[in-house]
Order: sequence, then C-alpha cells, then structure tokens
Amino acid sequence: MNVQELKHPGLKQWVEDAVALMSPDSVEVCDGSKAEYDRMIQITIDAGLATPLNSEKLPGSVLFRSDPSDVARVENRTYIASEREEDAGPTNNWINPAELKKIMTELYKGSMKGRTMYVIPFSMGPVGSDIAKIGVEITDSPYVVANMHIMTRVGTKVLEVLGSSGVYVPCFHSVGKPLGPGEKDQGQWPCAPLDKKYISHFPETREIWSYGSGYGGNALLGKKCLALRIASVLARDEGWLAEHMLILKITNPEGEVKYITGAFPSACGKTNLAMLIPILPGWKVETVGDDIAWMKFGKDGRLYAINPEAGFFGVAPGTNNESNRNAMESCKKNSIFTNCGLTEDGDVWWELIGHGAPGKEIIDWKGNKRPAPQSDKSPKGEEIAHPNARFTAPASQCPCIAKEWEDPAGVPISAFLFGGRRPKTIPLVNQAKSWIHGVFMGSIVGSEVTAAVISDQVGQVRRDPFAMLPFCGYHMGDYFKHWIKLGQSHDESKLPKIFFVNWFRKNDEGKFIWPGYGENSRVLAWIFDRCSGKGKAEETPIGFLPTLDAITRPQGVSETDMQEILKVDIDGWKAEIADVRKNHYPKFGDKLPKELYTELDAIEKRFNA
Ligand code: SAT
Ligand code: MN
Repeated sequence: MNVQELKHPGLKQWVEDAVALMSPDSVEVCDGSKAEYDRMIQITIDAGLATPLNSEKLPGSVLFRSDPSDVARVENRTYIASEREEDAGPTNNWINPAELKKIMTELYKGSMKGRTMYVIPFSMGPVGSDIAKIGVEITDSPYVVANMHIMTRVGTKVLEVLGSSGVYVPCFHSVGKPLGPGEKDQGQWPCAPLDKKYISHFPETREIWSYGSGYGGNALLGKKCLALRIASVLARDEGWLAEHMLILKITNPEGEVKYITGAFPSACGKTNLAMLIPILPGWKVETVGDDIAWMKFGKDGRLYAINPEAGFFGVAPGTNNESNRNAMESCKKNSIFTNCGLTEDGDVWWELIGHGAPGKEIIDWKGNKRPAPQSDKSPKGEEIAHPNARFTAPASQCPCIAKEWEDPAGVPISAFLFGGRRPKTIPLVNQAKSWIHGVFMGSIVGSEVTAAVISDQVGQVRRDPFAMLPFCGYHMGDYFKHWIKLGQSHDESKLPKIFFVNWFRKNDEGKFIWPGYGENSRVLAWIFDRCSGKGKAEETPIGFLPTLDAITRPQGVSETDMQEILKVDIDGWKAEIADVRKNHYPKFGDKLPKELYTELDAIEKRFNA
C-alpha cells in the first residue's frame, strides 16, 4: 500500500510531513501479511544483518547481532517531556517538549536517506476490542517491522478499524544512520552513538519519538513506550491500570480457576513465572501475558486484565528446558533471536541453555569465533550470548497459552504479586493486610538492577516501585495516588488481594535458598488458597506470612532454610523502613500521598511495639 491510499487525512498528512523531514528513498505502508514479514527478513539477510538459522531445528528463524553499544534499554536517554517538569516527577528524565522536539527534528532531518520508511499501523490488544489502542510507528528498520509483526497486531485490518477519523498514537522511529549514495549496512547494525539516542514521550499530546537505537524497548514502540509509559497516563486519566505485569491462569486440582497478575522488574523471571510448569500434582498454570497487563473495571466491580501484546520478547540466557520449557517451545520456529551465540550447525546458543555447543567453534554475539563451549557456563564478561540477548516469539506458539489470551473482555483478577531480586530481608511470600497496605508495599519494592538496562548500577539494589520505575509516564507520587484512589472508589472485597514474593533470597555463601521455577507453584498454591479465604497464615508486622507448614518444602530446602525465608527479619526491616523514610519517600516531595506516610508510621510502630 502506498501513502496516497491512506484513508485517514490526519494520518496521511502526518506521514507526508515525516517523509519531507526524514527524506527516505521510498515509503511503504505495512499490510501485516506473512509475505511482508518474509520480505523484511530477506532484506535484513541481504544486508548482512540477519543469519538464517538451521531450517530443520528452527524453521523460519533468524539471528541478529546488534552493535555492542545498542544492547538494551537506555534509561538515561529516555525522556518524559511533559509541559511542566513536576508532571514528569523525580524518577523520569525531563526536557521541555518544545526544546526536545527542536533537538530531535534536527536529528530526524534526512535521517532516513538511502533507506525505506515503513509505516506500521498496529493494535495493542485484539484488533477492534474496546480496550485496544492503535498506534502507528514510522521506522526505517526492517528489523523493527518484523519484530512488530510478532509483538503486536499489524496491518490493513488495523487501518480499517482506524477508519478516516480514529485516534492513534503517532510514533516516530529512526535508527539514526542515513546511508550515502551506494552505501549499504554490510553487516553493521545501524544505530547512532549514545549521546544522540533519544527515547522520548510527550504525554499531553500522546506522541512517541525515538531516535538512534534499534534495540527492543527503545525501538519496538508498542511495548514499553506505548503500552506502559503513554498508557499509564491514559489509565490515570480514564480510571484504569496499565502495569508492568504478567498475567497467569491457575487451575487447582478441583478444577477451580483464578487469574493473577505479577509485577517484577525487567529480567527478574517474569516470562519464566508466566509459563511455569507446576511441580504440584493436579495444578495447572497457563499464560495470558508475560510482560504487560491493562486492567479495567467490569460492571461487576472486578478488575479485568488483557495482554496488549501478541508475542514474547524474552531474555534468552538462563532459559532452558528446566527453567522454562514452554519458552523453549515457543521459539522453536518463526522466531527472531538477537545477540545469541551461533553454533556450527546453525543453531542458537546461550549461557545456561542446558548444554555445551556442538563442533569446534561458535560465533559469539559480537561476531567473533570462539572455541565451542563444553558446558553452558562462561566467565562473567566473556559471555557468548549477551546477558540481555533476546528471543522474539509469537504468543500463539506457546504450548501453555490460555484459551482466553485474546479475549477482548479480559480475565478477572484475584491477586496481584509484587517482587524483585532481593538477596536478604524480603521473605519468600507475604500477603498485604489491606489494599492500602499493599500499595505501600508496592511503593517500596526494591530489586537488583539487571542487564536489561544499560546502567552502571547493575547488581545494586534500587527501589523500583511497582516495577514501574522506568515505565511510568508521569510523576510517581501521582501514580501512587492513582492506586490509592482506585482502592477508595471501589469495593475492596472485589479488588485483587496483594502479595509480595521474593524468589531470590541468598544464604551467607551467596547461594540461592529457594530453587524457584516450577517449585514456585508451591507459593502460587498458597496464594490461590488465600484468595479463597483458605491457606494457613500468621499475622506479623509486615503482613500475613504463611505458617511453616502452609507451604510444602522442595527437595534440598531444609526446615532451617524455610524458617529463614519465612521469618520477619526485624533488623533488616528496621533498616528498610529507615531507608524508605530517609532516602525513598522524600524524593516525591509533597506529591507523596499522606496515606503512605501513615502506613510507614504504622509499620514502624508495629516494630517498636
Ligand atoms: O524494554 S525491553 O522490551 O527491551 C525489555 C525489558 O526491559 O523488559
Ligand atoms: Mn518488561
């Protein structure tokens, strides 16, 4: 389809203006077809950017290697450009929108020279559903087009729903590497240097402008940019929730079904939890979503969640048949791999894949030949796959995808989980006493920073409220207020119960105490039962903790271990509370809802009682 055929005058004008600014050699409107996907992949193969993989092992799949400077989200180049600085808040980078547009317009000038501009109409959520939102991404990256095909619903059907006057979120994306006459990428992943990268959001005008990066959340603009940062603003204004949460369907041995969502920072095992294979007999876990949940209230007063995405953009290293067999199956065909190792037999390989690599040599994520590893471990800093290497796979290929996953009405949520990577203090699981207590606990979540973000804080614990720190499109203090208000304006008995989990406790030798993965079903079973008013628990200063016999013990976890991960670490909590009071809450100034200080005072008092 060409631009002249666009039926939406506003959209047509917007594209024409972008063409005039960015000067691409040609323009294409994406139709979302399989033929188009195949053509995008062929273009990247011809440009030396993608390697086709072994067609027997991984049919229809390719491997990309990015530039070593472009391997993850860049938080310090990510902006919330609201009219007023105070609306972006202390946890976001702010620039005046007019100023930012001026800088970026300069960068976009001629930025697509020598390339094709692709116009991608996409829907977050099932096409035409009431909860879905439409975006249109303009990009000069066929890699982005192919990934958007998997991660969202793309093409002509979206334009039909948009009609001639529908609302869409306009998204600009350019890799920021124009080509001179006759110049080709020749195997060089195109991107701009770090100080020229911008991932920008304009919350008032609901626009996204991204420049200079071709990787993941920086470039696939439906995901973190639209479905979280812009959607969080829409959700605040319209009374719903756009959250960094997986969505699970759990069935107990009696056949009873409950849905729960869980918020965890990037690369903390959300995809693994979303596809967990329970070790508990008779229990079943199925996937509705692995990263983002949009939740709205139904007429019955309950919260209903949809997964706005259509695929998984999962962390490859650590994924294996033990940790996540369903993810391994999901990316067995029609998948895109980025920054994994390439074996001699045309297969992908990554650290902790469960086996060494065949043959003599392997090609690492930087394109260098290395001796084929005998085991699946590599020394830190010498990894064959980048620690944030990813697979992009269609959700429909997941063996445990729930039949409701595309239901436009969503699924009713019984529980929210919050968690992060915490080597100490935070117990295995803990239930909030009330909605407001849960919001308090969500507001103080901390986690060790992972390789999903380019940062010098990797490995350090940072506060990541609701796992939304990098994804909230407005002032976090107002975000807390939004959560409190939802509780106040709805019947609390119908709201999800709130739980805290921590799979990452370590002992004094630095070893994980809890085995995680399928064993987490023991904790999910307790949560499930608590939602039915069952499950044994003890009230403590931090909430309801399971009694020692309430959760069955995995092999290798001693009773002392269990006591350790289910106890209230009084000194640890006192330090936690002091840190929140001194370093965390003051950041939000007078936007920190007073209800949260009341909760902080109350928990402190309980410890001093
Ligand atoms: O933002 S990405 O999509 O690159 C992945 C993540 O951080 O969860
Ligand atoms: Mn995520």
